[in-house]
Amino acid sequence: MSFVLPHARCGVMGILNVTPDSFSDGGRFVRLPQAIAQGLRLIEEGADILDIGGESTRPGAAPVSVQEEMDRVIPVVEALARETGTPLSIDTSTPEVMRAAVSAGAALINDVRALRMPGALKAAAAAGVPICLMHMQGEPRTMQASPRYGPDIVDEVTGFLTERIAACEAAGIDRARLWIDPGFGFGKDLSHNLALLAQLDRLSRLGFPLVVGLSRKSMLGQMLDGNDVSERLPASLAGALWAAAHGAAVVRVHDVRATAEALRIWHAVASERAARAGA
Ligand code: PT1
Repeated sequence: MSFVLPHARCGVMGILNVTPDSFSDGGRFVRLPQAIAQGLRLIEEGADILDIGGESTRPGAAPVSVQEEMDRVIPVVEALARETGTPLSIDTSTPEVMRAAVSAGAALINDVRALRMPGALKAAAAAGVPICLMHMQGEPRTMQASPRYGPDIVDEVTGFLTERIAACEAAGIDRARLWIDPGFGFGKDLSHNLALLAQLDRLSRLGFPLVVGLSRKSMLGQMLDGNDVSERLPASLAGALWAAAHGAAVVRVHDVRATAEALRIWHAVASERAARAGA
């Protein structure tokens, strides 16, 4: 199963965490009926894609077992695939979960480890769906301890993604199936995240659909003198608009309705400007 991006405007990927320790939903959606209800709510709010994840990858999070991850996400993918036509993305690094989720109807694989787990390239190749390759330095549990980059972080992230794209092609995955993501907050301090965000257009020029996840992240809190995660909606909207204006094809967000509305305004003005430039 595959789908076409809404390329005329930036798409909204709604976050559906099925984790008991998720950093901003407080594990409220662990149970199946709640997870399904939350997914349907995000679709009603205007999500173009739902990203379903059973492993928390925020800073400090510990890995989960394959069985635990399966038990969390597969019933949710099955139910939402049955009940909606909205494309579902599976946020996983685990080959078994990729296979089961795509069989259950997932239309995209979103892997924060960019298919570096043993067997992941093979599973993703066989799945036949688009794949989002994300940059991360280190592993979630320890990645924020001492992130280090050379003078040009965009070059380094681009080099990593280019290497993963080559690995995908060597595994038989057509590059037309690949999306990319610089991985905000994944082994990056504030200066690293800001340097990437300020030069997002360099990544969008690589020619792959660009995914950006800034929603409620600590980098926004740091820029607002340490505000609480519950107070980060305005900052998240500013980040989503910046990303859309600088080439993001998709923004990954918690607050779908607010983000979709902000993007509609931005897009209406951007379209008017483009029409005038063309006239
Ligand atoms: C992301 C992303 C993701 N983020 C993609 N998938 C998370 N493609 C999970 C913090 O600093 O950006 N892109 N899957 C969530 N990860 C984090 C990272 C959550 C950092 C919070 C922080 O607060």
